[in-house]
Amino acid sequence: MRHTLSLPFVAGALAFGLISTAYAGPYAPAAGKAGSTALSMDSASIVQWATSYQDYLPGTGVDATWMTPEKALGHAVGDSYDVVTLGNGGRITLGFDGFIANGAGADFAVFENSFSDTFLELAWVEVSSNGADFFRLPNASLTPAAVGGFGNINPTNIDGLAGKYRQGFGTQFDLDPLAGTAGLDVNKVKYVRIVDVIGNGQSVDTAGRVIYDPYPSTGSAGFDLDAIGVINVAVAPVPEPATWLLTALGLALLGYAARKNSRQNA
Ligand SMILES: [Ca+2]
Ligand SMILES: [Ca+2]
Ligand SMILES: [Ca+2]
Repeated sequence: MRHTLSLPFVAGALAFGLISTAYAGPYAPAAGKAGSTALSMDSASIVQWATSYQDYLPGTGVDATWMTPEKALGHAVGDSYDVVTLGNGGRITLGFDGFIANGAGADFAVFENSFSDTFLELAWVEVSSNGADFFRLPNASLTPAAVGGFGNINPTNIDGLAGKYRQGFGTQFDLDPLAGTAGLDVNKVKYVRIVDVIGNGQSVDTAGRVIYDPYPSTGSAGFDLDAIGVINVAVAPVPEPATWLLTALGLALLGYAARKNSRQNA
C-alpha cells in the first residue's frame, strides 16, 4: 500500500509554518539554537556575581515564600526556586564588589527561572554608578498581542529585556549604548536594578511599543530573579604612591645618618 500525504495535512503544515514565521521576530533565538545569545550560568566569561541587594520593593501577586532577596546573590542556581520574585511592577537593586565596566561586548548577564523557552516573564534593566540615578538599557518587544497568564512569547521578538531565556541561561547586556550618558560612568557601574514589566498592555519599550508578557498571574507574579553575573569588571586603580610619606621617610633617614655621623665624630 502506498502512503501519500493528505492535502489537509500539507495545508495544515504550511499554515503552521506561515503562522510560526509570522510570529518569529528578528532577535536572537532560544538557548541552544544557532545565533542564540543565551549565556550559560557556568560560562567562564562570568567572573563574579552580585554580592548585595537594596530597595527590594515587591509588587502585587507575590506570596511571602518568594520574597527572599538573598536568593538573587551569588552564582546562579538555574532551578525554579532559588529566586526572589518581583511581583507585578516590583523591583530590586543588586550591588557588586568593585565596578562593572563597559568592556568588549556584553558586560553582565541576568538570570531568570523560566522552565521553558517561551513562558517568559520580562523585566527592564537599569544601571547606576552612584546608586541614585538609574538609566534603563534600550529594549524592544515585538510580541503582537496579549498572551494571558500562562501565555507564550517567542524570544526572537524580545531584545534588551531580562527574562528572554530559560533558567540556567542569562540574558546578556552591553553598557555601550549608555556611554556618554550624563550622570553615569559606564566603566564604574556599581548597581543594577531589575524592574518587572507588567505585560497587560500598560508597559512600553524604548520605541514606545507595548510589551506583552504573561499576565495575570498570582503567587509568584512577574519576574523571578535568580542571579546577575558580571562579565567585564573595572580594573582596580593603582594607588597613587604616597610621595609625601616617602619624602618624610627619606628626610628622617638622612637626619638619623647625620646625627650618627656627628656622634662618631664627637
Ligand atoms: Ca560592553
Ligand atoms: Ca513569576
Ligand atoms: Ca539564585
